[in-house]
Order: sequence, then structure tokens, then C-alpha cells
Amino acid sequence: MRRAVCPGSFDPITNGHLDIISRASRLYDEVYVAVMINKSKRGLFEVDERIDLIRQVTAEYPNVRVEAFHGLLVDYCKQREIPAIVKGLRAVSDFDYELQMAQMNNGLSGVETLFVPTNPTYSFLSSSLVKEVATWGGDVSHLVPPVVLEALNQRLRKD
Ligand code: COD
Repeated sequence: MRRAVCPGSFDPITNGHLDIISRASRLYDEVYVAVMINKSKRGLFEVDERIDLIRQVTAEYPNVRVEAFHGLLVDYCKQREIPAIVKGLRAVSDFDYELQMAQMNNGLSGVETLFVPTNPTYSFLSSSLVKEVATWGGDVSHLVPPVVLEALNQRLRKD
């Protein structure tokens, strides 16, 4: 069984994340989407809400599982016997930090990181930008799945 993990904050999941997850699901038998909990960083969405949104938008991929994890990514990989981390690379600016993490993770446990070049349509896209644009009433309907757009509109209207 070939397993991989797509880790992230997913606050919230965007079309860029989804593109990488769907491509990983074609390469591996089982893909774990790990919502990594960072207690020092309060998100717009609670971890359970992020998981619920990811489950809805990945429902069409039967080999994708979604979980939360608090701790080191390498420990998650060890627990699940996952030998590979799949990351999307948006631009050269991503590379320095992603390379550091990949080397650290490999040094800690031997886990490999595979970089998938982002679809150019999403190369500027991040959850933070989506939240910022949506907060000021900008149109992000082409950047997130419809269910995420609805959740964003509800959350931003409420707060
Ligand atoms: N196109 C393609 N891929 C994308 C796009 C896009 N537009 N946007 C995001 N991605 C991919 C990237 O691979 C990115 O790394 C991943 O999705 C997650 O993105 P975010 O923004 O949701 O999440 P981050 O960057 O906050 O996630 C960082 C981690 C949680 C993965 C990292 O901090 C981590 O592994 N933390 C766990 C603790 C740990 O092990 N720390 C030591 C690391 S060496």
C-alpha cells in the first residue's frame, strides 16, 4: 500500500490545496490530509470545521482520508506508516522554507518530501489571501470550492 500525506493548516481549504490533494490521490493508494494543529495560531475556522469542509470537497476521492494532528509531522507519519509527504510548490519564494522543512523531516525520520508544481492558475493563491480578500468583500468564488465560499461568507458576516 503506497501512502502519502498532504499536511497543512487548511484555514480554509482552497482550490490550490484541492488541486494538490487530487493529484496526490492519483499517485498513491491512500492519501491522508493532515490538518496540523497549531495552538499558538488561532484560525478563522476551528479545526473541526476545517476537517468538515475538507471532507466535503474531497468526498469524490475514495482514497483520501482527513484527520487532525497535534505534534510533529514526522510523528504523524510514523504512526500511520506514511513514507512520503506531498507538498505543492507555488513559486521560488516557497522553495527555501519548503526545502528546510523537507530536509529537517528527512533528517528526523527518513520521510521523503515530494514537490508538485502548482497549477499556474493557483500559483498566487493562499488561505490568508482568500481570507483577506473575502473580509473586504472581494470575490473569491473562483478560488475556493462553493461550500467553502458559503462557510466564509457566513463566518465573515457573523463576526
Ligand atoms: N497551490 C499549490 N499548493 C498549495 C497552494 C497552492 N495555491 N496553497 C497551499 N499549498 C500547499 C503547500 O504544499 C503548502 O505547504 C500546503 O498546501 C499547506 O498550506 P497551508 O497554508 O494550509 O499550511 P501551512 O503552510 O501553514 O502548513 C505548514 C505545516 C502545517 C505543514 C508545517 O508547519 C508543519 O508540518 N507543521 C507541523 C509541526 C512540524 O512538524 N514542524 C516541523 C517542520 S520541519
